[in-house]
This record gives sequence, C-alpha cells and structure tokens, in this order.
Amino acid sequence: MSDTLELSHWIGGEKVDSDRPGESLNPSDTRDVVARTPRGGAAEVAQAVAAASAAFTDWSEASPEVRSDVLDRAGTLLLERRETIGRLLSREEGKTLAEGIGETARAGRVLKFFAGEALRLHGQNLASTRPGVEIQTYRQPIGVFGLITPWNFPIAIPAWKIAPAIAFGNTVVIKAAGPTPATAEALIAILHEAGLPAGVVNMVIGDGDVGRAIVAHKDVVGISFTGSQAVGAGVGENAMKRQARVQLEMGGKNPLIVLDDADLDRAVAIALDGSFFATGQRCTASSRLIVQDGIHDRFVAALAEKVKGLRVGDALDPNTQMGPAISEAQREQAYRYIDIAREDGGRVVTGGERLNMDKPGWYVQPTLIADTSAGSRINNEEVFGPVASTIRVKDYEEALAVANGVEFGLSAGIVTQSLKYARDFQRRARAGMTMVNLPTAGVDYHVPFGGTKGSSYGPREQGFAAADFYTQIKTSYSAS
Ligand code: UN1
Repeated sequence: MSDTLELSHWIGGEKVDSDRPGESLNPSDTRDVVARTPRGGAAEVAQAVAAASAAFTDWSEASPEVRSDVLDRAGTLLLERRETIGRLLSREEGKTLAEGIGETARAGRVLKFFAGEALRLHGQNLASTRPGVEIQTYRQPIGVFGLITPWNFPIAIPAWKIAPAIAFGNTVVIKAAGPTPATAEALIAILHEAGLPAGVVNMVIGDGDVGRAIVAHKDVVGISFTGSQAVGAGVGENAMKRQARVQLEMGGKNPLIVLDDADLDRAVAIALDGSFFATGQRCTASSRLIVQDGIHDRFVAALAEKVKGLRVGDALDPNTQMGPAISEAQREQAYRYIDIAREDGGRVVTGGERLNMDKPGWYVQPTLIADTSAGSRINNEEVFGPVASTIRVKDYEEALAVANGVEFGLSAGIVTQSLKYARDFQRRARAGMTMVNLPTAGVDYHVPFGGTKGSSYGPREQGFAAADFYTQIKTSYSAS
C-alpha cells in the first residue's frame, strides 16, 4: 500500500480547497485510499471560469511559439515520468502497469503533437468574385472551453482535450473524472511546472454537479465530453440551449468480424486484445464478435482457451494481465449483463463466475458468451467490462448487416485475408473508424478519432481535425 495523496482543485494557477470531502480508492484493493480530495460544485466552477476568462486575452494573443514550448516541455516531463505517473494511473484506475505506463506515454506524445500543431495552424487566401478584393480566412481561438473527461483514460483523454484547446489559444476548465482525480491532477501539475501561465488550465474535482455547472455556465463557449450516452445526451441538449459548441464522444458496441479465411491465431489475438485488455473498459472495445460459420467453432474454442488463461489480479502486480473493474457498480453491471445474456439463450463458454481474490477489489472474471443473437440486449447495449459475445453468421453480407445493425458506430473491425472484403468493409461499415486485421481498440494519437450514429456528435477529436472544434474561422475581405 502507498501513501494517500491530498489533492486540491487548480484554479488560477493555485491549489484551492473546498468543504465537501471526497476520495479515490484503488480498485485492486479498496483498503488503499489513493487520494483525498475536495468535491467542488457550482461555486468552484464559477471561480474557475472567471480565472480562465481572465487568462484568455494574454494567452490567445501570445506567440504560438510560447504555447508550443509549454506543451513540448510538459510532454517531455510526462514521458520522463511515465513510470511513476503510469503506476499512479494503474493504482487509481485498475488497468495493468503496462497499460498505465503506455497511456501516460501516449498523453506525453499527444502534448508533443499539439506543440507542433500550435505552429501549423493556417488559413487560406481566396480569390474574390469582385476585382480588386482579397479574401483571407483565419482560424481564431474562441474562449473558455469546458472539458468533461471519463475515468477509463484518466490521463490520455484530458491530454487530448486540453492540448488542442490551449495550443490554439483557448483556456480551459476541466472536470476530472470522479474516480480518477489523482491521475488527472498529475497532468495539470506538469503543465504548470512546464510554464503554463496561471488560469489557462483550471481543474475542478467533483461529480455531476461540476459537470452540470460547466455546461450551464454562460462564459463557457464550448464543451468537449467523453462518457456515457445517457449523460452525453443531456450535456448536448443543455449546451445547445445556450448555443455553446459541443463535441460528444459516447459509447460503442463495436463489432469484430472474423471471416472463414482469417488466420486463426491472429484473429484470436486481435479479439483478446480488443475485448479484454484494459478490462474491456474502452468505448472502442470489441464487444460483438461476428464469426463466419466455417471458422466459428475453432475460433470460439481457441479464444476461450486464451480468455481462461488471462491472469486477473492487482493492477500493480507485473504478472497481471487484466486488472479489476473501476468500481462496484461497474463490476455489477458486467455480471448483470452476463445474466441477461444467459437468459436470452447465450452459452457462457468461459468466465461468468464470481472471483475469490486475496484482497478486496472489483474483480470480474473475463467472460466469453457464444450463440447469442444479434438482436439480444447483450449485443445492443454497452457493457463496458470484460465480456464478449459471439454471433454466428453464414457469409460476409450477413456479417456486415449485423455489424451495422446497432445504434452505435464508433469502431468496427474485420479479420480476413481477402482484399475484396477488407476494402468493401472499409467503405460500408457504419463506423467512424475501421480496422482491418487490427483490434477495434487502441488508436494512434495523431489522427482523427470519433464515431457515427449514437457514438459521437460534433467535430472529430485529435489529429489535424482537432482545430475544427477549438478554433473558429474568420473570413476577412479587403480592397486597396
Ligand atoms: C483507444 O481505444 O485507444 O473512452 C482509445 C474511450 C475512448 C478512447 C479509446 N474515447 O474508451
């Protein structure tokens, strides 16, 4: 067990406390209190927005080189400290050490990528239809952005929202996710250590009250949200009521198609990663395995072997291959869906039992359920846990129809050696991201990210596309 951290909000470059107490627990061993925190509300959000508004003029008018340097320095610090911060992340979130360290490094890379983007922001020169008139477009910063981030990527997602917001001259109020404030705080502290001026990034710790206050605040010009569909819908509605721009990244029910011609070992490795790594707690997780008849039984048997062999344990034990769920509620949700799938006629091939561990934590047995039907609840609602179900199909066309037949559309994968089907899938899969012979989860940090249908709303996050959300185009006409 390690020390308990004492956290504060970050407002105007200062650590600020408030009365209501909160804490974050280690999901691998709930006797371990990772951090004690204040819990903010509308009052702290108002202070944070005021600080961000006050910082906006100087920051938005600063040379892009200043903004680039801060991000670059912070990225270097994060990469240097990936082991210690990654360990804190795994202790607080429950993903394995390799995943925690990997995510921290990814956050560092995101900061460095946007250090470059700060210098690459560009406009256009266009010919006017009127002789002697010139037209230019500029991308300008907009103001204070509200960022609402989830617990499942407690450093990468704050990084990929904060970095483009500030790279392009905006200021920020971020709500760290309730269960993972210490990890988010590590990022905010590093940004300040790297020379970020006071008030450019402010963080308020707390629950739904904080999110609601950010969304409702009249001086917050845009909201970027990652979380559940239910919460996202409310965020979108309330933001639009006052014409704030909004970007929503919500759930997935991501399909992985395995065709008869797939290399079996490769298909199994891809499914194991996509469905079970990070305890299945990724909105990009492969939760529906759509398998063609000819390979189905061999695939299910081989995957079941691998799933059974996964070492579930304390996230900080280097031998662990799958950590716990984040909370009791998340663990119970996984078991509830396993029961629902059973009642709907699914066959639990491996897993599904309660685990007896040597310490109190929110452990879930990784579970594979076969013979489920495309229309059943397990194949239409997001579980957000280490649970995958298989659907048997006769051919590629049926597989594609099943893959597209849900309300979500974030990531979609196919394992095949056929160029014809791979290309067709890339065109016709109704998803924001397609993966050929790769897991549906685990994306690069420098390219656009996002989905379609019920998964996402608004402009894409990350990569060159991030500028669309965090800047506004001004069209300037001039005649001499
Ligand atoms: C990934 O799969 O690498 O919350 C990233 C999530 C997504 C990020 C997934 N927004 O799971």
